[in-house]
Amino acid sequence: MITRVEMGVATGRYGYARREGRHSGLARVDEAVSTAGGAGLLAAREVSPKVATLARMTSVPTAPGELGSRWLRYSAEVADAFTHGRPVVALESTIITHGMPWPANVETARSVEAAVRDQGAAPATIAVMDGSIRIGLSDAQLEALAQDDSAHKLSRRDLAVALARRWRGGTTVAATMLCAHRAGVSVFATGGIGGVHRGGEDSMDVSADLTELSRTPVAVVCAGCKSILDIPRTLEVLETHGVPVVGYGCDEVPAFYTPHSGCAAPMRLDTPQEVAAMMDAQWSLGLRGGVLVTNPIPTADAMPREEIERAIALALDDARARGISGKEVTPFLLAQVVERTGRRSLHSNIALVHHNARVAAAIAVAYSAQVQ
Ligand code: PSU
Ligand code: MN
Repeated sequence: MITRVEMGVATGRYGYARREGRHSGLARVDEAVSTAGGAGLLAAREVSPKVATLARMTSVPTAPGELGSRWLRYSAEVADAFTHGRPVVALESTIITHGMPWPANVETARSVEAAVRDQGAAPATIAVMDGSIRIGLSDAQLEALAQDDSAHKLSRRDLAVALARRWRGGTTVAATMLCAHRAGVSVFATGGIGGVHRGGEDSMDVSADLTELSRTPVAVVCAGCKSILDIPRTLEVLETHGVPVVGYGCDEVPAFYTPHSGCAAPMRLDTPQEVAAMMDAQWSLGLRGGVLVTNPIPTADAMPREEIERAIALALDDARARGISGKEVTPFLLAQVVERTGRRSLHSNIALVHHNARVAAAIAVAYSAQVQ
């Protein structure tokens, strides 16, 4: 398999292929992108008489070389966006496999992709299927994932076993950030992130999403976190790890179903250009971590605070009574909240994901202009 093609070759031209770092023959470059620094995504066909294989690889300057590229597969739409230098927005898939019931999950995933396209960016829903990390899914793949009751929930620690064992799974915010970064995608939209669970000071149940934000340079657009979590402690952990938490057009960190958490936003930015400039400053300074952009749910779609707090309190009691622990906690609480609000919370959840996707796409467009 080709592991590297010399940089600087244009689409449709020939370049020298390298196998395990050594020149191995001529390659025809079918797709190439230029990113800052002249590296990018390539799909190349080796035309040496002996071998004819098709390989895709990434070599994006912000990623650690070609690390992980053999596990990545790009959808045609995402590959095309890279080829033409169009912005890409990553989307997570645990929200599909463990965050929403069928068929709201697939309908939302589709309409969120459409919202990204409407803003002039390409959606890359990330998941693990057939032994590969998928950067962008076809509609058939999206539907198969949404319908699969046995799909795994994959965070950072689960990625290697999922690939090795060819599991199918939805990626959490942590795993999606990591895969997006490997693929050269800098902006990612989701609903809510994981954080410090209530009682986390005893249970030590702190989502790997927070650690990932501390180490992986991707901007994550979310509506804050649900108050199934301890929001003040979540913000403390993010501060400890040096993660900038931006209130996007707001002075208070939003609490997912409602625009208010009672916690002041550490900083406020009001436009996609301001966020893009900050991302550029953060990463060009060599700060490797992520940026968390918290985007409040539109007031028309918000839930009454007392109603949602009641549902959450009951869900938490139930989780405790049943002894739910580990990775099951978040999916259990999410499902309980939907059920206990007579699905009214599902409407809010869908609306805020759309809103985040639109803002993320606008930021991706602005960032793309910023770094060119
Ligand atoms: N919060 C939500 N919806 C979700 C999740 C969290 O409001 O779908 C999912 C995300 O994929 C997030 C994950 O990354 O749950 C966090 O799980 P845990 O708390 O086990 O780290
Ligand atoms: Mn946990």
